Amino acid sequence: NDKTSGSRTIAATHPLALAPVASPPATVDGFVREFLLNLNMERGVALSSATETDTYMALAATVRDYLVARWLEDQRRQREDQRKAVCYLSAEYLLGRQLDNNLLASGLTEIATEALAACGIDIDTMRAHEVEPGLGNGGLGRLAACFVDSLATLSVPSIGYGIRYEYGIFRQVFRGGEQIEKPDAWLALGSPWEFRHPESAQTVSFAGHTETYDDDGVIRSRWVPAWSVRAVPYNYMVPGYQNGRVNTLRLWSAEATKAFDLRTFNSGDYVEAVRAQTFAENISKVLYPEDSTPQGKELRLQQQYFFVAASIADYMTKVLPEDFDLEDLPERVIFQLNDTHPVIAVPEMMRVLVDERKLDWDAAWAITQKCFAYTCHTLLPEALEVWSVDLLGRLLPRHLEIIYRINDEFLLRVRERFGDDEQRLRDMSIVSEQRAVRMAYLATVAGSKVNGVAELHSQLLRERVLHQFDEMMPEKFTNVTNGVTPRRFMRLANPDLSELITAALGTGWLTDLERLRELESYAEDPDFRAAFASVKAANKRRLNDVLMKRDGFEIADDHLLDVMVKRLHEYKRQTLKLLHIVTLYERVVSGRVAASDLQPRTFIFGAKAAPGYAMAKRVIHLINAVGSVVNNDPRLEGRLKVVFPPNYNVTLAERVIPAADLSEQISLAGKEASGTGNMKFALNGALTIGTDDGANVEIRELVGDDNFFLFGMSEPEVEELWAAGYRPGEFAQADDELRRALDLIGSGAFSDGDRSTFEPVVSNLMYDDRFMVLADYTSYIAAQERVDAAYADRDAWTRSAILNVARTGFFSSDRSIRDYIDRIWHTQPAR
Ligand code: GPQ
Repeated sequence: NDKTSGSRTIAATHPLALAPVASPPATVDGFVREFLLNLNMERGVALSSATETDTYMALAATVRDYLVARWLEDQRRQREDQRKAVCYLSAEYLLGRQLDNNLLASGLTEIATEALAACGIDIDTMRAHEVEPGLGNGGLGRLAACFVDSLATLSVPSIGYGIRYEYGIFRQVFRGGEQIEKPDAWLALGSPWEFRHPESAQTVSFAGHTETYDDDGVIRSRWVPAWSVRAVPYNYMVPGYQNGRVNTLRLWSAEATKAFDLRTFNSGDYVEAVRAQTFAENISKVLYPEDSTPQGKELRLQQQYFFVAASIADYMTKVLPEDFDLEDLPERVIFQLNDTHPVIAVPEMMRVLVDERKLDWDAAWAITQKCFAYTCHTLLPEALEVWSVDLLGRLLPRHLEIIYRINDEFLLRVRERFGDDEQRLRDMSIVSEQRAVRMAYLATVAGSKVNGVAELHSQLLRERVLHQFDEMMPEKFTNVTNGVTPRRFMRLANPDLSELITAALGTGWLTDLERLRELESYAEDPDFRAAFASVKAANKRRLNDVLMKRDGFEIADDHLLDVMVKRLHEYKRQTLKLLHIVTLYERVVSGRVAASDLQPRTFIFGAKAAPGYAMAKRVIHLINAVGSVVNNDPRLEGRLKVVFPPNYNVTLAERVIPAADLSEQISLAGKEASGTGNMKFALNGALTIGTDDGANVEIRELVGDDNFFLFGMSEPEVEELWAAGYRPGEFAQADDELRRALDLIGSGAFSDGDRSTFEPVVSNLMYDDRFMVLADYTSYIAAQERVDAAYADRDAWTRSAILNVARTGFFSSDRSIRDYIDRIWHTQPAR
């Protein structure tokens, strides 16, 4: 077959060109040969003179070679297949390291280990050499990475579209306990995993004006843009877990257009030409380090439109056959919008269908509505993205017109349904009275479905944030509870536990995680409990080795490992965790409790703060300050320790989570949409101390109250307290220990006597406390005392830990993807 589609055809003239080149033989010798070939031919070095970078690059290229044949085959299949595909649109993919995952997926781990050993190379040094691509902030970006893994593992035809940021999430360092941001030059040595395709670049335009014209008697609108950039795709392979499938992740990079360059170069202004190039490249230069708080900056909107316009053009002109009947588009593709970041895709699709493909508006709208679905990831009102009419009109004038028309027609429908209720019309209008476009509303109106990311979250979306939309179109709303990939977060992160599980259950559980249920009976087996406990102990020692080497921190064997790792955000309440630590410290230094009566604990924090989020940065400083006092006060006899390794990322998560005893999930009820760290901890046998928030609710229901430390107000109780008028000071008055802890921080005990350093944190809690830390403090301390008591019976604790693993198989991202297929996409896996 020498025909693909359209103009991309190259006739195959040699018989060998008819089929993709076969993979190298999957043997140790085959691997060695391929590896040396890559080292010599691609790196241009001999094994004897190769640097670590050379061998890492050659190894990665070798693993890639094994996957390519399957990838090409999958691409062919997906082109010929009439099956509906999923285009996942996400501004973030927090991938983590690739080498180990790709080895596992291709079933090559053992062969590669032996082959490298034969070449005198320790594969672990190769693993450690990889810089992780940090193209995301936190949960939302990591979820996208788990989802592409599951899509490939479930053989769902799909493409992930996003941005190839030159700089990912900043590298965090501490200076004097304060966060400093350093650029993350993850591409400095080049990435061995990407394929650049300049010939498949798309042009993405901006600004200018719109005009109408007479198109053979039909008056049409068109956009006359002022400038444009080239979007160059970089393809990444996303292998399914040992199923021979490889999907594509296509990330766009911005470059200057040739036309733009030429014009300026010809005018003789070399400096201007180079400046223009930089200007274009700025678009994909850096990830905005914001999490759950949108930036509202012009460059951010440029990024969003840039990747979405390139992706839609790519899909419509390169993926779809040339003669495709657009009326059938909804049977062919669904674009899943990962939060509001890609929602500008909706007016872009309308523009393409109406202005370029010349469909009439109603037909185009009918198609568009069926081709999009929207996932919301927050409940915080300040996190809902809005763009000012002024900015949109300047940057994307045609899109603004389209949004106005979508809104006009939508408000007509609201009027038809609810009458002339002006208040309701104002409330539901996509364009607010402040002349801001509410992207979540646009997505809700345009999408075939709207989903939240945990049961409670989806319910609150319907009842609160999007209540009036739910009244009007309840059939749109659904839930898909998040999940995490067990390949990365169990098999790779916790090989010893995985082996123990496989020894008990046999293979197959990694792609059928509900099978973990069979472990329930093993929880009653003392031998299994002992084996499980020694896996946990080994994981703690492994973490100790990593942290010793990385930051010089030591993790004591006999300490309870109490872990809070997630972005630093007030709603997540790292300050509540701090108040617990300060309380324990204060009890000892005031002499009310003997140090010897403390359950030894190590508290691990990991958190980045958005660089512009002053309070979050102050809390980071406070964690470090409390740590340096607590860790050095001899009165504690080494029984409490605070460890805050900088630059928490996916790589570190993979070491910390399997070692944890206690998982801190302590957001104010109704604020954490789901959480996904909570799932990773439970699946690795940590017990959760948590509020009834996000997916914690479902975790607790599954593992049972006896295996979960619940505390704090429920969401309705939170609402009630707000309504009654929340006065945090009253809670400080009512709890002696809370007051002492706050006073100690305020007194300068953690800032060399300087009261001003942490005064803003204390007064924020005392007089504002939006996230009701003080209201939940007493209940939290009581729950921590239940933790200590439970940990005293180590065997019973281990039993609970096993039950956590056994009962949380529901949280596989494979199950999430199946739910998306059933409730939203209605796609079928490929054969
Ligand atoms: N989430 Cl809106 C982010 O990581 N970034 C964001 O900008 C928004 C949400 C998180 C959310 O806070 C978590 O509760 C979820 O588990 C996660 O998205 C994935 O849904």
